[in-house]
Amino acid sequence: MTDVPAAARTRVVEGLSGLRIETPSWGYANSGTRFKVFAQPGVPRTVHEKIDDAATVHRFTGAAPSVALHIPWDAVEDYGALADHATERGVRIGTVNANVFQDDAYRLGSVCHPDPAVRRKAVRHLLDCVDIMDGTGSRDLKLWFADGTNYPGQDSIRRRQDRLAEALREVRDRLGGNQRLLLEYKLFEPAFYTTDVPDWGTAFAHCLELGDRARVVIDTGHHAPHTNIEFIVAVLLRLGKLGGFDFNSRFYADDDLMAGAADPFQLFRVLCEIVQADALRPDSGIAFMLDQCHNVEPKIPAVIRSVMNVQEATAKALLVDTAALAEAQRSGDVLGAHAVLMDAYDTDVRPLLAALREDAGLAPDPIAAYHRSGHADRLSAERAGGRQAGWGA
Ligand SMILES: [Mn+2]
Repeated sequence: MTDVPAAARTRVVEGLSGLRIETPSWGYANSGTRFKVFAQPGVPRTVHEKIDDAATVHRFTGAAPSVALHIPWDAVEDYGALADHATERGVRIGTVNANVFQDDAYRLGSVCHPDPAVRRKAVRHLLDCVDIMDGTGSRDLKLWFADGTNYPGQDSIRRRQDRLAEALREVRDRLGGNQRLLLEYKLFEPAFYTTDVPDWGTAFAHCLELGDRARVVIDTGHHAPHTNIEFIVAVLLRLGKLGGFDFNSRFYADDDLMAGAADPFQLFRVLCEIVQADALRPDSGIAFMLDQCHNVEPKIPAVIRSVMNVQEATAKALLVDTAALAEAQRSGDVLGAHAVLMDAYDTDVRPLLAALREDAGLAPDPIAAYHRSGHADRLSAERAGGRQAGWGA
């Protein structure tokens, strides 16, 4: 890549070397829509095989060294042994996602449910998830609640917030070491009238009350159309309350498509805010995760592609000439400032990324290398029989 100045190239190399993208165990399992879950050949039957697939993505990308679990989908007896399995495969277990939305008891909600017995059951599960984190060595507990109401008058909006706060406090008090609570928000669905954590403001208010261990996680698919997500990123970074991302793409609602597929420019704008706040570094405490499912496309190459998309957006964000941008902004040069950003975005970073991969001993084109490897055919042959893992929906 000859047209990138040496200093910019160094910035990209250094920035990308710290970028770690966590992949989701459920992204390797069968998934679909509320109409149909489609089975694919070679899909994992167990959480161990999901971890193996995450390890495959890491082997080809060198940038995805951890895999997130979803509990109870990935429940096992011995989490220490599961962590050992991950280590043997060259990855580690990352964020634990607590699932309190697939039990008949949760029809009217989980931690916000009007019945204290149901709330207790839900909180018990969240506390169990912290036990699991102790076993796996995970730092983050990611909480997304399907709680809400469908009809005006169905329940007290305010009382539900009180119940949520009480549950979160109990979970916060159970955390130890470097463990954190990441609170995720989502505009709507499955509830349609009110959602108990619908937006970053509500998530932020709870995290503020909870203190240092609690941060907001931004799922890029969980907003109203045209929401300026990079604005939310900038505000939360400024407040020290951004915990991480669930990257994916959306056209309509919570589509969970591959990150960078629907709007690569938005992904670039989000990563520009991260880079400008020097928050790419692993010690910045921002968790970069994918939260996707692959319903119509083969899963492992789709995850590889998503990791590459995040890397490309990050590389472009690192190419922004920050000195020129600051000067243009200071002098009120609107068009000049915009041009600095667009120059970076319009740069084809693929040759640079290919060269960096080769320097790291990786194939320059991870997708092509994956297809050449015959791995998919091997998985299809090896994973015959048994019951494929799925959503559990
Ligand atoms: Mn998510």
